[in-house]
Amino acid sequence: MRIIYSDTHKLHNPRFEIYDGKKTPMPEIAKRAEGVIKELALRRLGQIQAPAAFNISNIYAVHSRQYVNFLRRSSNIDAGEDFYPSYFISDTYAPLTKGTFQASIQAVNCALTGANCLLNGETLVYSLCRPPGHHAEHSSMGGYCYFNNAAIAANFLSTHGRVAILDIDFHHGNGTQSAFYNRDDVLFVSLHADPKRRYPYTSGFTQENGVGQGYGYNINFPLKLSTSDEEYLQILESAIAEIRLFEPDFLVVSAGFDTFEGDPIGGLKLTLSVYPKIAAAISNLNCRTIIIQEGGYNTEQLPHMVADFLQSFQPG
Ligand code: OKP
Ligand code: ZN
Repeated sequence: MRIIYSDTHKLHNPRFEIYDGKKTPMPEIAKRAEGVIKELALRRLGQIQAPAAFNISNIYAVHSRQYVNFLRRSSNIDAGEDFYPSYFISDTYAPLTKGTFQASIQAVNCALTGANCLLNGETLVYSLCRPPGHHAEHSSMGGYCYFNNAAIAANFLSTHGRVAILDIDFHHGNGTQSAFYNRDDVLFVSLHADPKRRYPYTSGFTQENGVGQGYGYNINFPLKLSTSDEEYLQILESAIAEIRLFEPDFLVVSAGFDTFEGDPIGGLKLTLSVYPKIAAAISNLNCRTIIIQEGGYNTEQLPHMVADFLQSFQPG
């Protein structure tokens, strides 16, 4: 397995998020990725490789030029503290710091480098992207996300074959869903907490099935907050069955570990022992796979969850 990582993510270091009008400590911190890469190196899970640079046109395929330019310009402002723009933002969970643009570009490069490895015959790649991406939409940042790493990688791969995206983060990947909502060549399947109860609140419902040509190629599995390991694995099998029917050439996994019962901001009733089982179930698809890091905020357990997950993933 290849592992793609760059420590440029450290340049993105917001101190707080605004929750209910109050500044609260930011859970999406550099320590998350630092802990993960350390554990993967310790376990010798694969060759760790720095990302290559890719053309900006890969980003323009998913995000508007106006938005990309706005992010470039505004994250260069050194306001002395975290800065919340008034435009191109969909909630109060995407602060800008001086290095946000640079870090976000490198996260995209990690995803694209991983995707490119699949084109070069690699069967399994893990891209340790930070900041995460699945809430970033065509023209907006939100939910700790700036560029949609998974959507950009999936779109890149879609010129070489059929792509399925499986999003297992606790939160619905609204950005990824909307990027492919009208397309039948990229399937989006997501398991996430019931959006009636949890962020992002306005998307992730069962009746969102896609539009036009894309109708039938968007499948949401909202979960009750009390979902247990067994219940989760059972619903995951239905999601995997949908992916199998689609017969993808490539699988993109938006891997969030905030479904863990001990997660400080997410948390279903999932225990640490479920992650190897989730990995084993997904790898049964026997498909060239890129795993892209999304959420997971229990900084103490995250390295173990990711490493256990990757260790149980049998390359397709
Ligand atoms: C990003 B990803 C709690 C409110 C947090 C934003 C959640 C963003 C999650 N203080 N709401 O999907 O893990
Ligand atoms: Zn999440």
